[in-house]
Amino acid sequence: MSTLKLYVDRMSQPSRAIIIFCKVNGIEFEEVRIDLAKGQHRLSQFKDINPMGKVPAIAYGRFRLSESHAILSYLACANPTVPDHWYPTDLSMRARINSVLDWHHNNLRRGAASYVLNSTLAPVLGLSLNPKEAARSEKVLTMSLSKIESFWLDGKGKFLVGSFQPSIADLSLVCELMQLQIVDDKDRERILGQYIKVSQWIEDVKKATNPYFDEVSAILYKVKMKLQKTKAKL
Ligand SMILES: N[C@@H](CCC(=O)N[C@@H](CS)C(=O)NCC(=O)O)C(=O)O
Repeated sequence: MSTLKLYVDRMSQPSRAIIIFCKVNGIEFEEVRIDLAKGQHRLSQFKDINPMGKVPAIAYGRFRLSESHAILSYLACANPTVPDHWYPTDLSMRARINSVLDWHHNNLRRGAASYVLNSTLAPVLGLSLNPKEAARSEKVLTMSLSKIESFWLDGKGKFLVGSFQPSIADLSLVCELMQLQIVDDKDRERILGQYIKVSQWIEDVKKATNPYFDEVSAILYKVKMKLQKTKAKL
């Protein structure tokens, strides 16, 4: 029997979503760390797994797959023990979840990842901070949060598209937002504080996926402490 291999870096939000999904659903896997800060994603050994040179990617026997949303839906469909709510077989529900996932790439992810990189994380990757780009990304991020608050969370249930239980879209989007933990507390409060439903939804997704959510996200707090110590020395 082949082992499912996850090529991931826990500092990557889509990587965390996949690790958490496997842990919550009892899917066995081997975690292969691809250290982004050391540039391991650019090495030829990894490019054999994912020629795009990005994490996450998976390998199962000779099968290889990249793109976190494709990986999450594959894992949900390939493992019969995964409860239906993660990626419903009902076609209209599934289509609505796919709609959130497609929207995510060019909206919430574009805003959040670029804001965190340009306001805080760049030095960890050997890059410079870029306040102008951070300000531009913050606008995309807040527009995306508004849409989640007013549209994607505007249903009967407490999860996206009115679901009563979480789907792969909830996990993907909340992992994206978790990276805001590493920015300055005042900035995070300024950005997230006004979105009451979003803040409650983040807590609901954590609750539905703990203890794994917190365990896999712990790296963010470690990096934050490291950044704060470096800042204090300057
Ligand atoms: N759309 C991809 C995004 C993957 C992605 O951007 N991964 C980042 C880490 S979060 C990466 O590997 N960056 C390395 C690079 O672009 O050089 C997914 O959802 O899997």
